[in-house]
Amino acid sequence: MAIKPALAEAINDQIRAEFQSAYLYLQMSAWFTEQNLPGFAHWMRTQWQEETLHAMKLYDFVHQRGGAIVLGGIDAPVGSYANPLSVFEKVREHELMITDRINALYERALTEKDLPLQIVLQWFINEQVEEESQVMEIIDRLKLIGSDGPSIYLFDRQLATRPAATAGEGA
Ligand code: OFO
Repeated sequence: MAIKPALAEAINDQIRAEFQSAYLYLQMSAWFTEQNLPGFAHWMRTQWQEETLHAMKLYDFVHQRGGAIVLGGIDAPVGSYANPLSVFEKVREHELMITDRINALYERALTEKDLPLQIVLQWFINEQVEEESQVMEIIDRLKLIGSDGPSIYLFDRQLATRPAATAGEGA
């Protein structure tokens, strides 16, 4: 069954939000590289990849359902931060906003009785639970570490081991 144009429009707006997330994390990755924290930079670059996969998952879904893709504009992200903790606090705030958006879209899919969209969004709902928990874990660790240089160095090395985003993780 073809997707209703108004729902396709709402998904297009979520595609824009996913690309906005990707853009934000790429800027954060650059900031970490410039602070000589390559592990954090790698983590953020992987997050950029993941968000791009999220956008493309919705993009493909719209086409599979006979809808049209109309890409919206994305804003320039903030480029400088006080410290790694403030970066991850911003990530948390951003992801909570994304969770609200996904939940609202899901409620709309329920109202419109669009079952395939509900199923796709259930994947995103689970993904948000996972992302929020990962980010909270990093925030807790950074609070514990404070400004202890050697601990930041070790944590940076740990974040460098994050595997690349794969179809399973992001799509
Ligand atoms: Fe940050 O997760 Fe997409 O949806």
